[in-house]
Amino acid sequence: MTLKLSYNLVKLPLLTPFTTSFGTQVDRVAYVFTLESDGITAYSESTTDVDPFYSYEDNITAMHLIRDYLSKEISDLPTPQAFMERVEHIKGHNMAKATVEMLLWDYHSKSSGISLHKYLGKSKGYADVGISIGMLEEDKLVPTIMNAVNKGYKRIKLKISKGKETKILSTARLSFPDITLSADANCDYRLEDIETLQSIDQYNLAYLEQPLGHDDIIDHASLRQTLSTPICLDEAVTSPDLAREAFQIDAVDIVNIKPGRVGGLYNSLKIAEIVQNYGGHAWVGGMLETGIGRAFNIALASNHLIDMPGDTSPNEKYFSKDIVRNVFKMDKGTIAPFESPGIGVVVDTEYLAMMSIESGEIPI
Ligand code: OSB
Ligand code: MG
Repeated sequence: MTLKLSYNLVKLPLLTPFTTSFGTQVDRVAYVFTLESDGITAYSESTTDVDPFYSYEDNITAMHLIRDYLSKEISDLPTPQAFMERVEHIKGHNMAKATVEMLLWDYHSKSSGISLHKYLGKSKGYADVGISIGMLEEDKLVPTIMNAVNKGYKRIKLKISKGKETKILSTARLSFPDITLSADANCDYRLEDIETLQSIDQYNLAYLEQPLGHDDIIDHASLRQTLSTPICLDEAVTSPDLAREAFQIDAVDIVNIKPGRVGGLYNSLKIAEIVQNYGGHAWVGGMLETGIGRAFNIALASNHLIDMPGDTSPNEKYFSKDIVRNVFKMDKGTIAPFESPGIGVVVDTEYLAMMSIESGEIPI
């Protein structure tokens, strides 16, 4: 069996800069991995960014982990679960682990001839879709929401930050009193900001996402007791154990599951099960992925355990031209996962090469 692992570092300009409480992203700079064996070509994308702002991992730490540790564990093409057991002694670095784990999911579902969404278990056959809108200049907020509502998105999520929440949410609610609205603070508040956070209750949000520290669940539990708005955790849930603990201490109502953050699809499904067992709700988040990462997210979001609209916009929201030839289309707020084996994307290898700022091979 011959095995070849190669990578491309692609840089794709975003159609609109994406501003969160931790910064503004103007392009997506992502490692794309290709695994070739026995006539099968599998892909994955690291959800890391250039900067360690969403989490401590970045593109360089991910490449270090993949090159120096994780790639050494895949020469026999283990199942995703077996791979995760093998790398359990490596602490953290979930995004790096997820990149390799997802490469194995794509490989094994392709070698079985089954589409990934079916290979993952019971699929609904579609994903409910919401949109994540970054912070914008004041005059752009209402038209941007209007455009998203007209496109049929099932939930509108607005990025907020400390001091800007009132303006953003009051403007949105005044123009759109009835839409399903949520807000994502990306860890910008502390428990001391409780009065500001309580004032958010008046906007009747579906949930408030990750208001407090990236590694906190204790303060979230305190905060949750004083709010009527449900709490959704993103950054803070990095493992199935932490998901269970967050529910055990009543810190959370809803979990934004990102395969990268939690170490891959195996852990994502485990978390979705835990969430359901505790009576919570789960949806699939995004990291502005290219069509490759997006296909994994949409396959996961189609699973029956996922019961809320995710941040899984079609490719056209992000890029004027993606590195895949088949793009997702949204119809009445839903997207159907691809039905061909694995993630089902047809990579535009020429455009991938053209947009690469670096590429190479990793010896296995
Ligand atoms: O917190 O969900 C987040 C993007 C980058 C980093 C963090 C987040 C996001 C998003 C965008 O909200 C989701 C997407 O459209 O891919
Ligand atoms: Mg978030």
